[in-house]
Amino acid sequence: MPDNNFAERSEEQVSGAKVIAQALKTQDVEYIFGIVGIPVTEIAIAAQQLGIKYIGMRNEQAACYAASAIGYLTGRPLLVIGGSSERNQETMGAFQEFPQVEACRLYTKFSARPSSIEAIPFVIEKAVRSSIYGRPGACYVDIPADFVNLQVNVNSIKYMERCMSPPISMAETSAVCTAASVIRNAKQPLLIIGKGAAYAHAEESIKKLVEQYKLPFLPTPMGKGVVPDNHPCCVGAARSRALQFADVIVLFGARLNWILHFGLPPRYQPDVKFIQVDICAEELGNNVKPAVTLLGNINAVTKQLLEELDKTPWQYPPESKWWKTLREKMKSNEAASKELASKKSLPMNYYTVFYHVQEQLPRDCFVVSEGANTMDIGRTVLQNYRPRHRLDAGTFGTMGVGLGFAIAAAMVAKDRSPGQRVICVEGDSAFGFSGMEVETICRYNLPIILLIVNNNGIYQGFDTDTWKEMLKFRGATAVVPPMCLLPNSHYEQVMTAFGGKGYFVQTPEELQKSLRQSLADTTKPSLINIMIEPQATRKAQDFHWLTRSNM
Ligand SMILES: Cc1ncc(C[n+]2csc(CCOP(=O)(O)OP(=O)(O)O)c2C)c(N)n1
Ligand SMILES: [Mg+2]
Repeated sequence: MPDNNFAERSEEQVSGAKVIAQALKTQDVEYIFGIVGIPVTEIAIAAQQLGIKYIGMRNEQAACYAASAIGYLTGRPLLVIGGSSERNQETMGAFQEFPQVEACRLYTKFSARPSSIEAIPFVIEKAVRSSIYGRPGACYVDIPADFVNLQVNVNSIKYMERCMSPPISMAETSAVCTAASVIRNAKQPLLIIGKGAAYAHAEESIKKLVEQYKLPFLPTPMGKGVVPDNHPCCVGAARSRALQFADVIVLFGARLNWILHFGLPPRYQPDVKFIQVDICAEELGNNVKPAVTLLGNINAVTKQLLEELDKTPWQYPPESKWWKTLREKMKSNEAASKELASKKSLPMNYYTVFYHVQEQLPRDCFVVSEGANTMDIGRTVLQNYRPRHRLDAGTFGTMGVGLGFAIAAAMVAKDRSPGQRVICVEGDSAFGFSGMEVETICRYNLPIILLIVNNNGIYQGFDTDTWKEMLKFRGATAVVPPMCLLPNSHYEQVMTAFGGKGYFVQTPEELQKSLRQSLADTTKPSLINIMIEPQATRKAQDFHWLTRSNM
């Protein structure tokens, strides 16, 4: 809030930049990720002066990815603030003139340009509130260039109070009763724990539900860790089997989108009963007709369910045929992965790499990942033990998110639990999308270990010899398969270029050693470039659509 003495002197002027910074501060904005240019620089400086942490990125996309991860990790907003051209040049072809407010409207929950400097605090409060109430999402605030340095009388600015935390909504009592009875009568129940459950901090109540009633559960990619992956009720290793034969599925903040095969046969029983728990009403009934819908805050609704189920003593029998089937399938799947992991042939395959990484992964670390095979296989082997500690390309499968996510996680780690590490597992192609953020990582000396799983390409590549042979033919653009990247690229040199530690590894022993050294060295970020068999793939899948994310 503005200093009272300062405010009393009516001739006192304040710049638009300072008003923006103060409005953000008042709304508890803790981090700004950005790139400055004239005149946006003034806003970043004003924010720093108020104690907001400013992280200068190398690309706006990466800055947005980082800010979105901060929103997910801290529960506070993703606000995009864009500088736009001066108002008095609008429609004249001003420098960088573009209809930004209209362009953002499609993709945000709220998109607006304040009509005056005096309106800035109001618009920022509304943007912050819209971004965190209901299903969270990004909001856009447009700042014309002439606002930034314009001076106004301090007394004309009224700051809004910090918006209240989102109100907690609960499901209808009758729906909770029905849901409890459907769960009690299930023969082959399954809980699916989604990112929404993680965002709602529902870990305690969901763990209680799992443990008290001995229910099998499956996490979605970012639902991993809400209940630890090594929990005896986790059936992640029998995912296909669990989805295919469950007769009752409770979805906690998980959408029935492509990741969950739309909830449709043949991946599910045609008569499977879905119980959807979600904060977003528009999500309920998508693709399937649910048996019960529980609209509300996932943590609150889970507590309602617990209370209802508690009324009559009941437990899903741990010796049921369903549990036996799931356990057997998990065993055989785990054995198949282990066999691949233990292969001694060089170059290494994905499973060997992840097996060794998993062995040294600190329990409390953040795991960030992107790539196709790299992300999909890594997700099955690398375990999460804490909620909100896995960030990956998820629903959109957008390559390029990894380094921004890792930077955000590292900021949270640094500020809230010093000593905690971020392990960022990148495909070689995925890394290329935001590779220059390594400089950002080094500039702020962030506790990040980057692992590049390098197969010389997108899904697959060629070895050096094949590559040379191929180039003997005609021009490269005519013959080089579109998935190929330059073989044997020394990505670790991107890290050493900025003062971090770089490793180039080709064997399990080199991988183990470099991991040990990177984890032991808390003074610098590191990058381990792990060469694998360029034609390595994932183990045979029961269903071709399991590899959908490769598209
Ligand atoms: C922004 C964006 N561009 C392109 C794609 C298409 N795509 C899917 S996965 C992928 C990269 C996969 O290669 P890599 O990261 O090396 O992982 P690998 O499968 O080789 O382990 C690409 C480019 C995408 N998902 N997102
Ligand atoms: Mg690759």
